[in-house]
Amino acid sequence: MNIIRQKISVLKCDITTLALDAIVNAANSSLLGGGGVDGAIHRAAGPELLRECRTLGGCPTGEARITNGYNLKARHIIHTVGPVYSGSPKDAELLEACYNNSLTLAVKHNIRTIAFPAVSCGVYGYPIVEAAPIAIRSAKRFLEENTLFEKVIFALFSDDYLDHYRSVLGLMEK
Ligand code: AR6
Repeated sequence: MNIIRQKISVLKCDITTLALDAIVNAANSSLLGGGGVDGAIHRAAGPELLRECRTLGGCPTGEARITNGYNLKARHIIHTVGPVYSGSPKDAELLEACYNNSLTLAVKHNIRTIAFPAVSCGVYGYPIVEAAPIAIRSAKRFLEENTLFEKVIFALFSDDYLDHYRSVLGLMEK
């Protein structure tokens, strides 16, 4: 089976509109909200999300935490904290950890369908050309090891990012 073709998709969309088991938030380590996709998720989920986030005590970079989805169509939100891009090799390790830890947490909660935004590729400055292969490689490896998992969607916000993910997927499918 070609895992990439069957279980990984890319979509240009607002991630808050997706009806899946979980969507992933590109949060900051306070988990108390912010701009970008974090702000959009908090607005769409409603104030109860912030209330639950306050009980979590933050989240270190590279790790992930789970909450309810509240007013979202998604049942859960997995909050992960990407690295602020610095150009050091540590960035890639931390970004990969975001994807791996989010997916591992998902499995623990019986989540089988999930969408990721381009973690760290907005305010945190991670170049999409470096981040997209890390995201896709992590998802592919995870899906190979977790055969009951059904779908990983990359929800991108611009044509540029969508095209970039598509070209990386095309190269990796071969
Ligand atoms: N759906 C999908 N993608 C989106 C959406 C959306 N509704 N809104 C923005 N994006 P960013 P980061 C894209 O900056 O770089 C926050 O303030 C966006 O175009 O949201 O990890 C947090 O609190 C970009 O491609 O996250 C942190 O402080 C991608 O999502 C900090 O920003 C990620 O951009 C995290 O920065």
